[in-house]
Amino acid sequence: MLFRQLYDAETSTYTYLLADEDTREAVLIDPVKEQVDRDLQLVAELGLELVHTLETHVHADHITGASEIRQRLGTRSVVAAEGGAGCGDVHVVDGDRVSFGRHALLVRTTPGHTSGCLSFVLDDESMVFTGDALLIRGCGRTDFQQGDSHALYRSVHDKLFSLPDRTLVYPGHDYRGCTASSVGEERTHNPRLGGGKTEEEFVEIMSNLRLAQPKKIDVAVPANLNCGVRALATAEASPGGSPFVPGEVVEVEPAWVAANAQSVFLVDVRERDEFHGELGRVAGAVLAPLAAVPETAKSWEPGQPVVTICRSGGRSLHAAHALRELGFREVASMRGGMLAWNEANLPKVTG
Ligand SMILES: N[C@@H](CCC(=O)N[C@@H](CS)C(=O)NCC(=O)O)C(=O)O
Ligand SMILES: [Fe+2]
Repeated sequence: MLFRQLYDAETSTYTYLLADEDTREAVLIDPVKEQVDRDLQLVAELGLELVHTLETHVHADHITGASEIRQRLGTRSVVAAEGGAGCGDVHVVDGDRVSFGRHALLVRTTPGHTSGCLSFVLDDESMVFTGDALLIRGCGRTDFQQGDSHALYRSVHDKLFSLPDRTLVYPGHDYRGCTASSVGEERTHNPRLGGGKTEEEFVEIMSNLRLAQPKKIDVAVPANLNCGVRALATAEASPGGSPFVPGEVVEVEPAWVAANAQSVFLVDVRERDEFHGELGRVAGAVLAPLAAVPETAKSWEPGQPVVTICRSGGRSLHAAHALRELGFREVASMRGGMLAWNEANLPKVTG
């Protein structure tokens, strides 16, 4: 099996690439948005086909690269059924398998750091990817995102310390420069959870950590619940303030589009019959079916803010990413598409 450990220095986050050397099928665990170019270059250079990205949890400290990778390669995003990230393509529960060639990762639910935390055990039990449930000589904090010290103690003891001593532990982060540990090592030496520490002792330790909030938590958690695309609520995106983040794809609510239609370029990426169909269209929107967007966009001014629109918000997100790749700096996709527009009873053009 091919294996690479990748690192994001800004957030001390590990991303893991695993692949079958014969079939070339690969998976990427916990990609970081800022590192997607690096990761996809490596995937291409090694001649791999990325079949899945996997999230150990809804991260609080960085934005996942899952959505961008899905848009660029069509890779399916695997997320926990528990924990609220409804944006994934595959929602897994305890005992599920995620295969790549002859290899597979087995899903173990390990809640406690967040309610939806997962660990992934390689099928030969030589490695476990623990996310933030178990860190090297540490563990994820339990003071936000439905964190629960009692649950984390049980997860680590029942689901991770039950693996063989030799199983290598690959965590979601390390803040001190360590790269891997083993189950035997952590069971003996983990100062919070190992060496015979009781559940009560662990809960006491966790209630006295007094850590500062992750710097990006307010942006990262909502974006990660949406697989890494920032969704901007109408209230935040007031008519005066701009919701656009230069160089990044964001989502805006239909109500924001209605209030700001005059100052943005609206592109409807549905097919012609839908554009003229019963859901109607937004006044002023230009028709450019998704497949034709790259060609049609050559005649558009890349400096202007663009909002893409479709039926339910999927194709428009795809188009928004394509426009970003073409050099458009301010790109948003209308969340929920014309279905949401109609649901909000906003004025439409028909016929
Ligand atoms: N200073 C970091 C905070 C990182 C943080 O709180 N990380 C979480 C994981 S998402 C954690 O559980 N850390 C455990 C620890 O620091 O012991 C930041 O701003 O991002
Ligand atoms: Fe975390």
